[in-house]
Amino acid sequence: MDHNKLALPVGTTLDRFIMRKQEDFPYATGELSQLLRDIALAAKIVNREINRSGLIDIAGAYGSQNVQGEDQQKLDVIANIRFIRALRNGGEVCTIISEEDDEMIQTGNNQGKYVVAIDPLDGSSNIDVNVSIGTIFSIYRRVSPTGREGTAADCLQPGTHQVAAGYVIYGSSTMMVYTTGNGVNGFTYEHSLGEFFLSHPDIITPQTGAIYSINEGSSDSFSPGVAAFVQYCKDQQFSARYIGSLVADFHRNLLKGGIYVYPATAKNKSGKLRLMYECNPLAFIVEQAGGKSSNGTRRTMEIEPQIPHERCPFFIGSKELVEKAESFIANDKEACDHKPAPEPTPKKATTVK
Ligand code: AHM
Ligand code: MG
Repeated sequence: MDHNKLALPVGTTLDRFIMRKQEDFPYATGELSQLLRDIALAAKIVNREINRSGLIDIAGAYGSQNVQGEDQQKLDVIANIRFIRALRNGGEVCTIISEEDDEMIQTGNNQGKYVVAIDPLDGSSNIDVNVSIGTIFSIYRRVSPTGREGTAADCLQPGTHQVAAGYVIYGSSTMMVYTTGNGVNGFTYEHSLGEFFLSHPDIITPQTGAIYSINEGSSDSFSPGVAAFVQYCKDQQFSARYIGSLVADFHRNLLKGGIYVYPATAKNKSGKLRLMYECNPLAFIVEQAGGKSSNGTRRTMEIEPQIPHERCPFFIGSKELVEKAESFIANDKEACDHKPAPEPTPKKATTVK
């Protein structure tokens, strides 16, 4: 018998992959690599908590609201604590913006060269019913001098300044997908070994697709252009697929081709999704994979953020489909006219020790 068949190689671990990529840049200090490893470690811990959620008392509402006025789930709070702690202990990050915290979080690492924007657990309304959820993150190099706390200018950079971005999907398997601006790679978690292994090298998204993902429950308040685009998708007999969990909808469309849309609606006048830790990181990934992301008229990554929790309409996926959507809403100002809405006052914010 062929010895190789008896013991197949397990493949490249995320750690080794990150290390090899770093070797391509002789002057790299290794800090970004370490930061990515910190995120992967926190993701493993969060993955463990999610997998146990039916067994111990960590499912359900926490009894508080985040800055967006949304009910926090216990796992939202747990994930927030895990990621912030990992980033704080790592030492590379001076400041964090998290979906779960009103204010910028100062880690105390004033020498840290990076800032991170993170949605620690996206799609959290799906936690209790065993539907895929995710973590989304975006990494920027700070623009203010080191040696002091990070500033608003460090945190409010346009998406074009991202040095890395990624997501973790906690689904039928757990995966981490990330880019540092040189293509997109996906890693699948092997539970028994406790490692992420390279499973999806150099992801390229199809130029077009036959899936559209939008919450049609809000269709009464779609602008005419968005409504016309949805009708176009139906006329083409596209499949409607909407999990209601952004990372899961995005991940499927990235691999299979399709478009995800969260437009302005009566309830969410600037769209629902947040520019800094939902839209921009996924926009960076989709562009690196050959796709496109826009607010209807403008490239997502070129929007100049004004506030940390800013929302924007979101059209993301296969290039041809996003361009088709843009053509429908070209003269439809309502669809893309996003202004940062004033954020509701949080009833209680999480604090991480
Ligand atoms: P969250 O960050 O509070 O979980 O909200 C974001 C989620 C996305 O994952 C998902 O695509 C969207 O909200 C679903 O919203 P809706 O229920 O309005 O369709
Ligand atoms: Mg979210």
